[in-house]
Amino acid sequence: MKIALITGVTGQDGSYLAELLLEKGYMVHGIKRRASSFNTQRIDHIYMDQHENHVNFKLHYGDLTDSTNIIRIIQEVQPDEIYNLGAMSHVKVSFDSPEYVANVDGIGTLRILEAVRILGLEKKTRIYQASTSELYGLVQEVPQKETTPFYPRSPYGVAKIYGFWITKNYREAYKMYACNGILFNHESPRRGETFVTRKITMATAAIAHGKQECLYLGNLNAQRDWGHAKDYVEAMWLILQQDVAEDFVIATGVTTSVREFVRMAFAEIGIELEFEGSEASEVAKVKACNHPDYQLEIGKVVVKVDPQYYRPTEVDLLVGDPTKSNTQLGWKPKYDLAGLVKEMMECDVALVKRDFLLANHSQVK
Ligand code: NDP
Ligand code: GDR
Repeated sequence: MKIALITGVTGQDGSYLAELLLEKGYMVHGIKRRASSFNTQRIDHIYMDQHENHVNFKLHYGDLTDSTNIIRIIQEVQPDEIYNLGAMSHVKVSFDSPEYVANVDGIGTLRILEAVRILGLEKKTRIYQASTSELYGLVQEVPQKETTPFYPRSPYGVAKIYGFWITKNYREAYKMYACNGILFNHESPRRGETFVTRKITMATAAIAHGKQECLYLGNLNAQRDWGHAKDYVEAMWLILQQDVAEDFVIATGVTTSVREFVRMAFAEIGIELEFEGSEASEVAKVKACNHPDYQLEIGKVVVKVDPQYYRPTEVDLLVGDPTKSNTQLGWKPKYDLAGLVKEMMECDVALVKRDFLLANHSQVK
């Protein structure tokens, strides 16, 4: 039985990866942070009572800012594979806590690599580093591939660039099997609520059900290469199964603007929008409402731009070239953007309906 250790197991990707590795018969260990309230919603369905027999999923308290616990956990677990997914992953928030993000996303990666080295596990343990398309930042080349120069545009991107290079350096210096997956944006119904896709799908569902008046967004012109997290965790696993350790771009090769994503989310539930104005004064109004359950007034403004969501330095255009992962890993995404939007909208509509039912439970006879 192979043993895997996942940092960031409570996050979007950690939860899908844990499911995938359990399906493949792994013993899965995850590191979770202590929080004042439960932060395990995404993995509660795979949690196992530690008193049961044949437990194959185990959580350990830890933090990427603390080398001592990283070393202790790796020593205890003796993993065949480590997936370093733990990070302060919000680009905008990284401008507010730049030192913290450097510590967690940058030095945290070093702590993992160094722990494996200190423990003499260089030959046993393979390491996956969650690198990102944010490394490309200011457009140097389109589409972006493994050889495209980096130009990060946020403290998050700069911290992740350290993670990228230290992973590559440990691979070259100590012959460790340590790889970067340079993953472009990937989303799902489990995406954190403050990332733009989820913010849009949740608000679209809430507006349609009369629970929210308007959705406020930042830069509608930004373009992203959006895939589904389920497809992307499969790529992470494949990256660690190769004969030779290498870095890979994981992307769909299709880019879409934030504006278009908004349009698709509303269209998914029969609401047609028209956009007016430009930059900070741009709005979207209801043009048609073709769903029998929703009564949205034609002309109602449902999206407005709020410059508080602008970033000091923006990444305007990301689109990845997945040729290397397609050919070398045999990786191909199963979802397209339409399928992703459909799944996210179905889940968020169901959540709004459930909350409505719960809130009105006392009146339901
Ligand atoms: P999430 O924000 O959903 O999850 C991040 C995880 O990291 C959470 O489990 C979080 O714990 C944990 N974490 C945060 N800070 C620390 C810390 N100090 N010590 C230990 N764990 C910590 O991110 P995703 O799942 O979307 O992304 C996974 C990884 O992939 C991240 O490294 C991200 O930067 C990177 N990435 C993501 C992409 C995407 O589009 N999703 C694209 C490219 C890269 P808690 O639940 O307690 O907050
Ligand atoms: P990103 O994702 O910064 O690409 O990082 P996010 O969804 O936060 O932003 C995507 C684009 O949408 C624009 N935008 C807004 N973004 C947010 N969050 N909220 C808004 O209201 C809003 N309005 C417009 C942003 O300016 C941006 O251009 C994600 C994270 O998962 C990183 O961890 C990961 O490394 C990269 O994807 C690849």
